[in-house]
Amino acid sequence: DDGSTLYFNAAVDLIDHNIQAGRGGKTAVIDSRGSHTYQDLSDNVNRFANALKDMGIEPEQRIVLCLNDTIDLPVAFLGAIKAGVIPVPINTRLTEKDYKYIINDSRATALFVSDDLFSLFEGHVNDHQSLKAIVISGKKGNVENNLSALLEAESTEFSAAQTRHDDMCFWLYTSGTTGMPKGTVHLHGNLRATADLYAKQTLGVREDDIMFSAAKLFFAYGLGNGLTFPFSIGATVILLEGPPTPDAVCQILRDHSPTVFYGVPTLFGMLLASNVLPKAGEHHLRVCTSAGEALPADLLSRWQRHVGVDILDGIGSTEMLHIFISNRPGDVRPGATGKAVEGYDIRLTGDDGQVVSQGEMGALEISGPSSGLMYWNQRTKSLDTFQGPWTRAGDKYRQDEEGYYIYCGRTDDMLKVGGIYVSPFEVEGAMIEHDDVLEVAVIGKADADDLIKPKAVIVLKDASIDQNKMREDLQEYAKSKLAAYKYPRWIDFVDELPKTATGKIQRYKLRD
Ligand code: 3SK
Repeated sequence: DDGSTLYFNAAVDLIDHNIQAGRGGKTAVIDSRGSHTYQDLSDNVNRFANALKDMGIEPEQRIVLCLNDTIDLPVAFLGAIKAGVIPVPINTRLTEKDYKYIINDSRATALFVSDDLFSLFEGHVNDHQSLKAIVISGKKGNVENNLSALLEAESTEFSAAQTRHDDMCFWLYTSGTTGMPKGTVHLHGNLRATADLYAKQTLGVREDDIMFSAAKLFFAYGLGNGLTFPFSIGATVILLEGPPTPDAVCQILRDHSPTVFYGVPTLFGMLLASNVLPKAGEHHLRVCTSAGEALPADLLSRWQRHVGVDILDGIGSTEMLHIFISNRPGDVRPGATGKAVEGYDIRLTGDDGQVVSQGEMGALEISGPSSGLMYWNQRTKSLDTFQGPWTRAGDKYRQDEEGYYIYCGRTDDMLKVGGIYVSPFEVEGAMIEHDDVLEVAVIGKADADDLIKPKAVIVLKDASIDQNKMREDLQEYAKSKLAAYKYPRWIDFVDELPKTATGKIQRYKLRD
């Protein structure tokens, strides 16, 4: 028996063992509302599963979670999983258009949304035929649609759905160069695989750790950091409801004494530039991790000098659920992403599909037990990414003589901005709609910390317009049309864009 006939439910795996191990009274989560024990968490997970049943939501139906980071997100995510329902946590910083698309694409039967985000759904919730229920997290709503009120009325007993290791468990949406976001389908066994292979064996997380992730729970990186990893070993996690500004992050470092901090390079740079970052001796951190984009060696050494703690840089993907190449405690190579996490195989392939020789650059492919199954509703894109046991990441790497992987760029035009994918074509598509723009090309440009941000090169319809004012107008316009983090940080105006004889924009000339 290969185990495929045994029941396995990821929510039972992450929560119930903590109660059985006598951790019911231990703090599982600290959030803006206070401290929540493992017993509170377990009770509310069961209440949520019961609430879904009462709403008539069936196993395998999808529910969309557009929730800020509070206890409500783990409760909803794990409660749905316990009931065999498929939670789809989504980015809280998207636009109304994105949300409309995702609810349609997933055919969600219920929406759970934080009160401050509801206005982005209000105008279209009645257009979705599949939606049976809308539930508000936070202070707004009434006994019928406020999450806390609904949970209060439910039993704390629930018998888990009889799911298996390879059953569909949850989806995570990810953006691509073209088209709308794609839902990556993950299985019940995938969460445990990331906890065992990366968190326990590579990072070395411990039961006495207090963890804090600046990356939000709706990202694959944040979901592992702030939910799977702490609960898999009965540790404590701090959730930050609002944006991870340097002030908010440093206040957590001082007030709650986390021992593990999960960040991204842009934030490490902002923290170092602030004057509030605790120095060595003024915090309880023992290790930090970085992902989302390659960590420049200079940022790492400035962090080590100021904070006195290593950052373990690594790379993961939404499709692989978490990190599969990483530096290790005591083995940090500045400027390198590290070595393969044990349990994952890595290969680099050339344009001919063959594995390249040692030292040569190739497209990164990963094989391992946390790989997603496919993109929902996207056969062609699924076939391109999930190739048998190998999953294509879209990044170019080379391996040095000692086996460390070095990041060499993307295989497509995607930009990673603050750890989040941005399609230059999407930004161009929004900016070309501005009345004064004739042509636009968006490229990546390195900032002072050597981290990539979007830059727009624009041909105006009327070259005599005041360019400084136009620059500001266009940046505000981009923020109003797109998720705000996608706006171009720099705008250059030119008389014409470099093009091939067939009219294709020569982006490499703009990058130079
Ligand atoms: O961006 C990454 O490196 C990453 C890491 C962990 C999980 C997901 C992602 C995209």
